[in-house]
Amino acid sequence: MFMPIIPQAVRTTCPYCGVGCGVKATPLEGGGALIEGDGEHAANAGRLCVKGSALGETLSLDGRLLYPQLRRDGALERAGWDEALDTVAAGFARIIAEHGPDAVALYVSGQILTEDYYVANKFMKGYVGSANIDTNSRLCMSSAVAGHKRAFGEDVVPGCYEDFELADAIVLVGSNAAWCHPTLFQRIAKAKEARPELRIVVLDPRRTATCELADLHLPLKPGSDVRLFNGLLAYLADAGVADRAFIDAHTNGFDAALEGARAGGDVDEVARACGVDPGQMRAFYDLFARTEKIVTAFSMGVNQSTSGTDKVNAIINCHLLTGRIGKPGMGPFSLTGQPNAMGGREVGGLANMLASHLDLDNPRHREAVRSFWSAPRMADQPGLKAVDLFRAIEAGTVKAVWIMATNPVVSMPDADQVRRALAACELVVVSDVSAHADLAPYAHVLLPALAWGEKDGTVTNSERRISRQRAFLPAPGEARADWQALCGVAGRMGHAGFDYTGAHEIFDEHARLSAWRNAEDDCHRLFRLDALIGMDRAAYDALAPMQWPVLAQGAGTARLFGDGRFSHPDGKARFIASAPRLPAHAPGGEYPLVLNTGRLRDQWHTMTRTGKSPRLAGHAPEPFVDLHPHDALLAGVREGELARVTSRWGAMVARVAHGGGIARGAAFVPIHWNGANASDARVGALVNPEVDPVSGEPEFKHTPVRVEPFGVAWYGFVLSREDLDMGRVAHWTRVRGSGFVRYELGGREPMTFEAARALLGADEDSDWIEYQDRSEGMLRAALLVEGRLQACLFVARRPDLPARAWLGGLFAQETLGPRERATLLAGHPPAQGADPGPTVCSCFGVGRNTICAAIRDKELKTTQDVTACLRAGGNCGSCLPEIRTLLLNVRSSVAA
Ligand SMILES: Nc1nc2c(c(=O)[nH]1)N[C@H]1C(S)=C(S)[C@@H](COP(=O)(O)OP(=O)(O)OC[C@H]3O[C@@H](n4cnc5c(=O)[nH]c(N)nc54)[C@H](O)[C@@H]3O)O[C@H]1N2
Ligand SMILES: Nc1nc2c(c(=O)[nH]1)N[C@H]1C(S)=C(S)[C@@H](COP(=O)(O)OP(=O)(O)OC[C@H]3O[C@@H](n4cnc5c(=O)[nH]c(N)nc54)[C@H](O)[C@@H]3O)O[C@H]1N2
Ligand code: SF4
Ligand SMILES: [Mo]
Repeated sequence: MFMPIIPQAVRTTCPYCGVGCGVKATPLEGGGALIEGDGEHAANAGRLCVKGSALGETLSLDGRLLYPQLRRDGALERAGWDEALDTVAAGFARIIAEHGPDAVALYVSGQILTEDYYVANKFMKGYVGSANIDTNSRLCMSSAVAGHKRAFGEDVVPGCYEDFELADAIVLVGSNAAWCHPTLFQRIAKAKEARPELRIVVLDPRRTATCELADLHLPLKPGSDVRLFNGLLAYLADAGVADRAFIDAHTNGFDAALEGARAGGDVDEVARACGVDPGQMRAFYDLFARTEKIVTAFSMGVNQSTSGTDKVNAIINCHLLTGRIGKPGMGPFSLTGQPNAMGGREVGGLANMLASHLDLDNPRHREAVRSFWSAPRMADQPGLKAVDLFRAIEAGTVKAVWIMATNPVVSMPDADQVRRALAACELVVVSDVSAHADLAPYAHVLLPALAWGEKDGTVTNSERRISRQRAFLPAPGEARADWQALCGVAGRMGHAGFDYTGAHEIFDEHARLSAWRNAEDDCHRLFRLDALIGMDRAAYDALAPMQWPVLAQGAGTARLFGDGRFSHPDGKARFIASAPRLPAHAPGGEYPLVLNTGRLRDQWHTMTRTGKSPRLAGHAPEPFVDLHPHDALLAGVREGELARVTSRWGAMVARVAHGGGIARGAAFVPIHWNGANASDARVGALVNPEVDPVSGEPEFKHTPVRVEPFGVAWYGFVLSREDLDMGRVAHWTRVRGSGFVRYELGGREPMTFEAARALLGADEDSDWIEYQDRSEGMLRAALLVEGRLQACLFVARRPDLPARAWLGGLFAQETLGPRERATLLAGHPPAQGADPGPTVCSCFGVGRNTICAAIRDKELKTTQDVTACLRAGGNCGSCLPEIRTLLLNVRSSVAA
């Protein structure tokens, strides 16, 4: 009898944000996998956001790094693993012998697994003998880490996601959770639907999609959070809601913090300093005072600042004063960015930390780790933090760097400095899944890593929940797990202790270290995995998601500090007094605007993975600079045109947009475009490299810039079945559509038919259609191959060009019919349908104009109406906040 093989769904964890959603992946016969939310995972209960839902579209081997490569005579060439690892080991060993262990460094990432991270940290801090291992978490979570350690004595997030549902008020500070932590945001939205009295406050200089759910949005001045929370602390004390018993029994430093906070003046003064309406400020303070169950969740608007650590502590102070911490429905909550931001901290992956929540600057702690590892050469002082590390590389004091799972040429501040540093470095080793154009030019050794779906290990999410990432695809080419590459080098350098046979053995060692000397007072920490010690491969493979500390079999810990015991030696928490400081560089003169940078809903970081998904490309197909219309007028730029944005550190080009959420004096640019998908759009090149004095985290949200026209003779776009060389066009950006690549262009050289042919790769004999209207500066052309559309180009003097959607759809056709051929260069179908507009719902490809028209014509009132009518919003729900805005806008314009 024929028995169909039904592929088993593999339970794993999403590789993107720190929410850490459970995913069920079912491998498909022709490659790829069917992706669903895991209904049994506590983080998401089956929900996935648009990025998670599109994971299946990112699994192809296109653009993957599949074999080790070595640079020989200037060019990268394929090599074997042995040769590549020999080269790395010999290079590191030689440089260490000649210049000491601090002449080498690792720069790793919150996107490697805990097991990879553990090995990287052990190798550097216990065997190389240097703490020169830092990570992109320096750019992300380090202020939260430093704030937690100052307040609690240990880097601990006290609460859990359920607290958001149990709270009566949620304050989101510097967080665009609607786009960056979408399934958690949906949980909040659902809780509010069930209990409309749940209050939501957003503190963000921008009006973001997250504000759609807010009862109150305070558009505070960038960088003024400390002032605002100090003001709150004083207000709470005056309102009589201080929990004296808690303060006396469980905290230190209250009086000094309160005195410092009072120096900020009364509510009106604070409101003025923060640029917030005093009535709204009072409303927020009052809400905070009278709401026992309140969660203050914070993200990059807090951490990425030269006063980031103080911002974190100013928030925590308010929870300590009220004793609202570690109990259901209340507490400060650091939203983590990357999938394994937390795991990296557990293994001590930052340059100023030791493994397992022990401290590098504590000799007893160093001795504990040394004895556990039998380490031959323990680091005994902090290593270089990211910004200093790349400076030391440029200066030549660090001569070898191994970069793993991060793209610093795009994501570091002063990113052109990183290019200079890598160009000057003797030995650059890059471990990545993607053969990307940003780092490859600088690499001497490229090591192919296993990607999500191929690798095995654990990650920890924002609520301390450890979940397994499991492989469901075979290892492609010669890719290997990052820990294997690290162990290969460590072994070749003569180090014992790196002969693991699988990720489970590394996890076991990590779990044992968490219990090591933990009973001794001066090594005590809350981070413990006692009940996970001794798992064999099968037990590790079956590991269910669990929140640390894990002290008893099968039981994690949802909340910490509820008993008032903290991790400082005296068991008490600390209030931290801090005076507000202005951001490092003030706008004015040549650079009148403040540049704020952040994320878009449908892209992940430098786009090496989400950039592969056509579904994710429609929402924001090119980089933009979002400005207030008044500032655009002053700068002489118009919406839709190209502008150059310049700071003291660098420059980029982007499309001018008026999203409506930006205050006067500010500009916002998304972080995602890298050197491979745009000619000149790495916003990191502009960002000032100033860092927080405690955490070393850069001030990504505040750089003075100027905006000016980027003059072009024409605007245009190309859709093409294959990648083209746009090198000669003044400005270009690229995204991937379904079956085609889309380039947006701005040109300075006159566009002629000859130039068009050269650009699209047509010759004399090609099947070619062209049209020109000189008076309008219009040129259009299309190349067909065997009746199939191969590429088309549309050019105009102004950025008024046909919609790309219908043209993009033609690439799905095997041949063009005569009618389509005839109207191809009109840019729209013979019977012109309405232009759907920019994509709002990526899952079903529904555009803004379509949604607005339906709201107007069919009198839709709720998001449910829109979903029922157009399907939009009916799958992952990531677009619901935007649909809510459209409902509001259209209905108010109809009413007016
Ligand atoms: N779609 C998507 N989701 C992601 C990511 C992604 O790349 N794409 N990346 C993940 C990662 S690693 C991270 S770290 C998180 C980041 O998640 P978020 O921190 O939510 O995202 P950002 O857009 O970086 O910034 C948040 C907000 O801070 C505001 N802000 C700027 N300055 C200030 C200020 O002085 N005070 C206050 N209160 N707010 C300010 C900005 O206007 C912005 O709206 O997202 C994660 N999730
Ligand atoms: N201007 C500005 N800059 C920022 C920020 C900002 O808000 N504004 N935010 C900062 C923050 S919070 C963060 S987290 C960073 C993120 O910045 P990056 O870490 O630079 O961003 P990614 O594009 O995620 O880089 C991850 C790289 O790892 C590769 N990769 C994926 N999986 C694996 C794997 O398993 N093994 C290996 N070896 N490689 C893998 C990917 O192909 C990619 O090249 O950006 C920071 N930079
Ligand atoms: S919210 Fe989205 S990106 Fe974040 S873990 Fe869940 S599915 Fe992945
Ligand atoms: Mo991040």
